[in-house]
Amino acid sequence: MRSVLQAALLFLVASSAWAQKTEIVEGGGPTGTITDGAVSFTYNGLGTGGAANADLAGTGPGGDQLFSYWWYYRISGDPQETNFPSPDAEVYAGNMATLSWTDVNTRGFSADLTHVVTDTGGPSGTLDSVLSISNISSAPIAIDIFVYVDADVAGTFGGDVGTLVVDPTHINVADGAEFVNIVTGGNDAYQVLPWPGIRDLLSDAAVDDLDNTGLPFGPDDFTSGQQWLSVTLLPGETATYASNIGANTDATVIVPPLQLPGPTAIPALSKVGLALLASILMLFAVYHLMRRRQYR
Ligand SMILES: [Ca+2]
Ligand SMILES: [Ca+2]
Ligand SMILES: [Ca+2]
Repeated sequence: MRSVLQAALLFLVASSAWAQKTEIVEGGGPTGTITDGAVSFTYNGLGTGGAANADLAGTGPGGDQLFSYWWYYRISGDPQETNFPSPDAEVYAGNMATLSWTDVNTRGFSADLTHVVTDTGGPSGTLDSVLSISNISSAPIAIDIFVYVDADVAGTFGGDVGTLVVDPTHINVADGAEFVNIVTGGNDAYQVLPWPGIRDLLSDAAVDDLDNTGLPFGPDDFTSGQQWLSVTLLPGETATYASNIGANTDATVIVPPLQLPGPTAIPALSKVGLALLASILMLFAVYHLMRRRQYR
């Protein structure tokens, strides 16, 4: 009887080991760490479905509260969403990371992604992220942007309970006394599904729009997506998207969604500005020359 119990126990232990989520790196992707005090944010490369493996550590007793965190896009007419690929350049310095792409998948837009990690004490911490994309082509680009978050609250993928705090911009995920706030600026939609549901929507061969469902959620392995519906960028125009995470603390969006005029609107202004600056410099130079001659 005892051996049967022992065998059953061994089976249970083995089963729980198999159930662990492991970070699979599939070909490059961002790799680096930023820190502030006891809090750190780390990229561990692109994983399954093109989502970056990520850690947000030092924010609570359970340890790392993030499994994946990454961005996807869909240009009007595309047959599916596509993950941002490996960045062309990435800099991790102190508490700030900057990732950049000169021409994302040669689709005619450049991108910059910045992250700032902050130790808010307690322990707790925030991760503020801003994605800027610019149309570098000669034609308008209509583009949807998505951010994918796989939070594993309290360091465990199970037991996470999600609630909608502000529709559709603020989701809270809790496990016992620990929690993660996911806040986005000006997004149009969200969706929550058990892992890897949202990642599958964003990486499968189909067009998917997030449908504002899935909350309240759990307890289960939480994944979320936030979507900014199609924005049309004229050549040279830039759009900015903010996604912030607060682990065991609040999260607020510092940078609101912005659409900035591109260089097409700037030349008229800059030409006037340059002409004025040139005139002032010329007058200044003439004045100095005249004074020098006076003192000779
Ligand atoms: Ca958990
Ligand atoms: Ca899809
Ligand atoms: Ca999760």
